[in-house]
Amino acid sequence: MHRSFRLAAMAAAAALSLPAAAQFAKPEDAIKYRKAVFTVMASHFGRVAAMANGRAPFDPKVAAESAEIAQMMSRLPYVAFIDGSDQGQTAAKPEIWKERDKFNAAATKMQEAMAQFATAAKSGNLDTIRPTVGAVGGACKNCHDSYRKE
Ligand code: ASC
Repeated sequence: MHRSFRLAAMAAAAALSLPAAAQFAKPEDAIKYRKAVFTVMASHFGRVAAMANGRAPFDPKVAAESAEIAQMMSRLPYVAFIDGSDQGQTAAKPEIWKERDKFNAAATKMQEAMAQFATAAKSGNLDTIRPTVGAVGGACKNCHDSYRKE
């Protein structure tokens, strides 16, 4: 293989495996990590949702930045649902580990909705952003209904 191609391939592989690079010494660390990610995601999504709902003034720059951060966060939590992390300080239901494919599908739907939201948020147009906020909110709720304890 040509050297420069091999280097590029290695760099691409490293970039793709970035979220999976999170390593957890114990289940408690994985729980803390995913809670932190969801907290940041909810904070930045909520900031734009408040604009979309008219509860906060629309600031296009803040909306675009917040949506980008929320979308980035959406990629991170799922590597942290490791074996054994159904026990401890978590609202995650054991069903996650029993229906992994269904859980992953719900996660993917949320991530796709987040990607559309982040794209829409770059438009600077609240009417363009609003429906994508609704789609993300629906995807959050869908997963919580099945996989988060009350
Ligand atoms: C939010 C947030 C969630 C979702 C969910 C939508 O802003 O923090 O978890 O929206 O409430 O139903």
